Order: sequence, then C-alpha cells, then structure tokens
Amino acid sequence: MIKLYDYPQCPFCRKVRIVLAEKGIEYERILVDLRKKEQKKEDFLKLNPYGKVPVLVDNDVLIYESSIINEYLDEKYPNPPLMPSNFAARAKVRILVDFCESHFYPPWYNIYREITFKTEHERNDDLIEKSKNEIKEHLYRLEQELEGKDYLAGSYSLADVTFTPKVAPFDSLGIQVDSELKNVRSWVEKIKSRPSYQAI
Ligand SMILES: N[C@@H](CCC(=O)N[C@@H](CS)C(=O)NCC(=O)O)C(=O)O
Repeated sequence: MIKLYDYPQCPFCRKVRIVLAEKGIEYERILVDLRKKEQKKEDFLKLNPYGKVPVLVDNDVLIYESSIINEYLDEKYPNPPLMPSNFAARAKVRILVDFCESHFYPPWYNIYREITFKTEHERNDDLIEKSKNEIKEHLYRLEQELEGKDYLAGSYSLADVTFTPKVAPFDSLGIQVDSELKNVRSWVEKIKSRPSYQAI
C-alpha cells in the first residue's frame, strides 16, 4: 500500500491528499511531527534529503516534492485524469502550478505564519498588509485565467488542486476576495465544496 509521510496542516501534504482522495487511492498516513523536527532525523533524511514533507512511497518508488508526487499519481492512476490530454494544455497547468508555488505561496505563507504562530501583539502588520496586496494582484491574474471557465484548465486539474489548500482558508486568514472578482469567488466555492477537499 502507498505510504504518505505527512503533516496535517502542511499545504504541500494537503495537495497530495486531495489527489489521493480524487482518485480514491487507499494509503497509509505516517505522521512526521515537524514541531519535534522529526523531518531532520537521519532516517527521514534517507527518504528526503531536503528534510521536508510530503514524501510518497509506492512499493519500491520513493518520491518527494509535492508537485512531482501529484504528477506521478496522475500518471500511475489516470482515473479521473487531473491533467489535460493535450501537451500545450499540460504545459499551461504546469505554469499555473509554478505560479502558485513560486509567486502565490510566499506572500500567503507570510500571512499564515504571522496569524498562526504569533500573538496579535507580536504580529508584523506591515508584512501582513504588503502580503495581502501581493495576493490581491495575483487574484486579479487568476480572475483572467478563469474567464469563461469553471476551473483553471477548463476541467478540474492539478492547477486547482495546488491552489486549494491556499485559497480555502482565506476567511480564517483574513484574506478578502474583491467583490468584482466574480470568477475567483465562484471558483473558490467550487474547489472548496469538492468531496476531495471535504475528505482532507
Ligand atoms: N517544495 C516542497 C515544499 C515542502 C515543504 O516546505 N514542507 C514543509 C511543511 S509545509 C516542511 O516539511 N518543512 C520542514 C522544514 O523545512 O524543516 C514540496 O512541494 O513538497
């Protein structure tokens, strides 16, 4: 059976769990307690030299890096497909996955860290404000990407999966979506209401 080395709140683990749920794949969850620095222990570093979760072990196949794990799962378990069949459309999904992880995630994590790990008194409000403005700009880009579509690639794909753990907790992070961003608003509701998100 597939093993997933996992940490419940980690957005990278969550995006892998969404794919496993979408495909109905059974797996064993192995908790790596990041608070106890278990990810830096010798045994874990043998699985992932970067000392990070998630890690997926599928019999003799060992994979780390969440986006690579998700593509592996989609190729090995093709139903339902989470990548388009056309190679140009697949490249577009990868651009959006990279946009999410390289550009959307850093300001999102600034906000997450300040809100989750700090008291109100300790928070860096300027950083939160600056990061919210960056997120806002990114949401305007997503609004265009979503024009005339239900999901980022037309049908639900790894691009939507990658954004889900970041956009689903917007309310608890105090991130607002401007009312004029109608496409983004309905997309957030759609991805949040999928059974795969409810399952994780
Ligand atoms: N690029 C990696 C990022 C994984 C990552 O940063 N995981 C965090 C938890 S959300 C982690 O394991 N951090 C522990 C550490 O850096 O010591 C991926 O996509 O899998």
